[in-house]
Amino acid sequence: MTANNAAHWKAPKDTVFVIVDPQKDFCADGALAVPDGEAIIPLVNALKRHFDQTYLTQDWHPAGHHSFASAHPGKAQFELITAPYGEQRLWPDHCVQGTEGAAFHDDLEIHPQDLILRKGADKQIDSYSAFYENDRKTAPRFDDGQSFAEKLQQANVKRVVFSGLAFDYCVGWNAFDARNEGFDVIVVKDAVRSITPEGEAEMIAKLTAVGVKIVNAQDLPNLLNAKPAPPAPRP
Ligand code: VGL
Ligand code: ZN
Repeated sequence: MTANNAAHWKAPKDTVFVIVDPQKDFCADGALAVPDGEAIIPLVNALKRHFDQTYLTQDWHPAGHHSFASAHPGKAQFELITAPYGEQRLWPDHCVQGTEGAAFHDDLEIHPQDLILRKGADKQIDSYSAFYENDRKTAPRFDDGQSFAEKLQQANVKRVVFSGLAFDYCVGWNAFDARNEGFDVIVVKDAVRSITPEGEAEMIAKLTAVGVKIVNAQDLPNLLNAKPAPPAPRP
């Protein structure tokens, strides 16, 4: 693709865009602020215009959620505990259902055709991924009862492109699960941010080992074999 038409390209129909947890609590001044988290929003908005279908995931915890350190007297934030389903990190209270912190970032462009999948709503089980909760068994559901994998399969999706927050937790686990569900998976490196550099390095190793591609946005059109196209109409 030449510099001339690089701004205008269209992802193939079998390829969807996912924005993981682009919520206020993961941005500056949020309850679980990811360093530089809000910096992804302009790029995410720009990328979104190249895809016919975008999915947003939304961390959506009830007050007193099991993943909150405040629910475990004597335990500290960011400590690891053993939950009935395995290891669980404890977080500051964040993304409590209906609060301002759980809302999407104000600058994020959301369109009526975007599909939203909420996760982490079970008080006893955390859910980094929108495919499987942290018990690695139960799946968050859309309002119509379908799981993320079912929804994508039904739409004949072959490839999933991920952006969002945080790479070392929710973006990474979503990408890992999508790959294991058989999709071709790409993470846009400049459209994600991590909570820690160590977490980021670990997640890159975990994902590349299963064949997830991690690329910068400028390499996306070629990788997707995208077609030059006029700018997508803005609804
Ligand atoms: C996330 C920790 C706890 C994330 C959500 O979106 O990466 N991380 N809840
Ligand atoms: Zn959470």
